[in-house]
Amino acid sequence: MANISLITGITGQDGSYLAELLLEKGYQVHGCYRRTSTNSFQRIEHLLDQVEMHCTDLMDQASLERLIAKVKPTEVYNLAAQSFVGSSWDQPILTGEVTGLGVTRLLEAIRMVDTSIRFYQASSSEMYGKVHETPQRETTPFHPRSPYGVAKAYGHWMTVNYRESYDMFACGGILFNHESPRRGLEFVTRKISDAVARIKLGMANEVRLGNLEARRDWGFAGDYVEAMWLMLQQDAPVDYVIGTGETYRVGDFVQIAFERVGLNWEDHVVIDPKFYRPAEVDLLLADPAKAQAELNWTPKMPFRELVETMVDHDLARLSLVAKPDLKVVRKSA
Ligand code: NAP
Ligand code: G4F
Repeated sequence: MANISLITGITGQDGSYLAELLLEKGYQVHGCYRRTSTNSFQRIEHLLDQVEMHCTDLMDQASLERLIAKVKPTEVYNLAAQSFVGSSWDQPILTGEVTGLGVTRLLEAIRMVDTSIRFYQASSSEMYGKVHETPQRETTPFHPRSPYGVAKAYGHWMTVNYRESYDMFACGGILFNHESPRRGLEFVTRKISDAVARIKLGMANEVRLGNLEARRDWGFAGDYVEAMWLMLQQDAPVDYVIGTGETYRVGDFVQIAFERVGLNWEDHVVIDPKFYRPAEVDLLLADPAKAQAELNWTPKMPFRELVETMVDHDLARLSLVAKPDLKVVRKSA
């Protein structure tokens, strides 16, 4: 019997890479999207003839239950969330509803329909927040620093709780930052790669950023979705830290990105207090030893290559906008 997967958040960065991976592995792939006034399928347009899409929302318990009963998935990947940390201070209630309680709604739907379904929760290194130790591992205590981090910590513990209460195969992947050319434009890496390309092409002259000293453990999203899948193939449900084991400043990302196009970052970056956060996560650094040992998972794309790939992609994309006569049918990045 074919494996049947259901991905919430399939229209997002990770959802699109995970859908590709599961299709390659021969899965039947079902994806959830929420109704919006404008289409949000850009990242999965190339997959739409292979994926079955269902309109639902993590806010709507009944629709989740109906969907699980109809699709009868063997694996559920919960990637849907209000995922932007910055917005979580503007919309703390919504973030709690979707990113936190949404996890419980989905777990409940699974519990009501079939407790043998395997469940992956997209947990986050943002739960470590004001870090209690470095590097961060599975046993490091959580100290979230944003409404988003608090909501993720709640969702993570509910996943653990359903595993312990109902013997469900439910696990949380504690993923550190992962990026790609499909990253949303509001996140700092993509904001930088997009701005660098615009500046190089003469479409802009500056980029306004906040804290350049914050450090993150950045990897490539395409590598990280493989870890999600691996977690659901194990004999027992276990939580894992997924990251590279290297940390860089936002300023390092900026410098490499500008170097890639032969420009000096100091000539174009403006520090704008508007982009500072009420409470910052200063340093994230993963210890992915357990995932390496037990899942045999290692990240493949090094940091510099990630930055350069993102800049190159935005340069190519925006060059087509600047010179529309050169527009060609392009494979999705
Ligand atoms: P993303 O690109 O922002 O995708 C989020 C997805 O959630 C989108 O498909 C979005 O749909 C959907 N969504 C938002 N609100 C929803 C709702 N109320 N009901 C149903 N769907 C909803 O995020 P990502 O980078 O792919 O991350 C995937 C997951 O991993 C998220 O849960 C994120 O918090 C978590 N995570 C990410 C990272 C990272 O570095 N990327 C690290 C750790 C954890 P629309 O397309 O309609 O907006
Ligand atoms: O790119 P960011 O917005 O990502 P952040 O806050 O680390 O969250 C991402 O990673 C989490 C995993 O740790 C995920 F759970 C979460 O869903 C998301 O994917 O910001 C990174 C850093 C921050 O320290 C921020 O203060 O960049 C700093 N920064 C400096 N200037 C900026 C900017 N961030 C943004 N978004 N925009 C700026 O102009």
